[in-house]
Amino acid sequence: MNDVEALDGEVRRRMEELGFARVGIARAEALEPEGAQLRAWLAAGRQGQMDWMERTADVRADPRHPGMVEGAVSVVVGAFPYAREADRVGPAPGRVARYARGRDYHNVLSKRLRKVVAFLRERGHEARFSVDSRPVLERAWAERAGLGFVGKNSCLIVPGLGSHVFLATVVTTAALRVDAPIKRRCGTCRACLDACPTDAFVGPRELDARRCISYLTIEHEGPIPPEHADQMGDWIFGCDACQDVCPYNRTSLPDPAATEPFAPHRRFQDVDAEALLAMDEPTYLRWAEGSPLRRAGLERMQRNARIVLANGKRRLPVV
Ligand code: B12
Ligand code: SF4
Ligand code: SF4
Repeated sequence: MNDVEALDGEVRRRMEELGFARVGIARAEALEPEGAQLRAWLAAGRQGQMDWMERTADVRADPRHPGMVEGAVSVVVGAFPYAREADRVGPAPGRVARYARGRDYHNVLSKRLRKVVAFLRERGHEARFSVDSRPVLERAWAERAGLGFVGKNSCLIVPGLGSHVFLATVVTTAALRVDAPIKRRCGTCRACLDACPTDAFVGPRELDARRCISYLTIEHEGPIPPEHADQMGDWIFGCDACQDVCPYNRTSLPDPAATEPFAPHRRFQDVDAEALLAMDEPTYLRWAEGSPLRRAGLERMQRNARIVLANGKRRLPVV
């Protein structure tokens, strides 16, 4: 076994030991055509208020940029599954997207990835990780590393696991064995494009974030345009509609032991919108501690709560 093979085996083994269900590796290089797609997407204004994406576009398009890891050779990618349990466990009307019903993945996965970075540095290589936390096009790298394919809903779909996975990357100067990408497998299906409540897809794999309920409920500051507020239904944080209809998510549920770090918390399985409206800032911060919901802040969550309550009233039968 040569040095590259030995280090490669060790990195993969460590990632798997940390709970990543799939691990793949791609060669670090300028992303094309994905970089050009990202720039066109930004030029069309599809990022809405997420102006941090524009500021870091050059780094996103090439992980060897000094803003990430100069001289990088490899991108290690891991997919970590989260729970996909059935919906509706109570009468409260606020629905939270599945990825956000448990502990905050940024915290849980960053802690694990630091160990891989430390290991590579001990071996004399530079390395930095990203889990939705640095300017890395994570889905493009996951596709290149052969973990799965980007579906028409623009999510990374892992055969056998579906799309309910978090993605994480470690960009490093270490030379490692590279995996081959797999073919896209949507075929003629377009269930996700048709299921989107706000018609947010410009086309296959291309999303206008400004229309997406996930963006509107989490990232967007200020009032939500009335036409989209009506379409939000009961989504109070995030949205899963384009994933719920995907046939690749009808595979058997992931092993609960594998998704245990993200086991759903009762209070986020169905959020009590009325209780949210009665919260003050300190109460909210305590309630949302350690959860991805903290990011939205009380003001946005109360805005969302008012909308889902109003939408709920509209759904009541007229007698
Ligand atoms: C910004 C962002 C969002 C935005 C914009 C989403 C989007 N589709 O771009 C909003 C707030 C809407 C969002 C929503 C969600 N997000 Co998000 N998000 C991100 C973030 C931070 C950056 C993504 C990005 O760069 N978008 C810009 C576009 C251009 O890039 P992209 O979609 O990755 O790019 C590919 C395709 O869209 C395509 N493409 C783009 N333009 C064009 C044009 C043409 C013509 C074509 C053919 C293709 C094409 O090519 C690109 C390269 O492969 C990543 C983390 C990261 N750093 O990567 C998480 C991330 C993508 N999000 C994630 C999750 C979980 C979600 C939600 C499922 C959460 C939810 N349930 O509410 C939804 C899913 C919505 C959806 N259908 O995409 C996960 C995805 C996991 C997965 N299996 O794919 C990520 C990777 C975070 C993580 N580390 O786990 N997100
Ligand atoms: S997350 Fe919801 S609103 Fe956003 S694209 Fe998917 S179905 Fe549409
Ligand atoms: S619903 Fe159909 S078109 Fe959409 S991502 Fe899944 S397989 Fe592809």
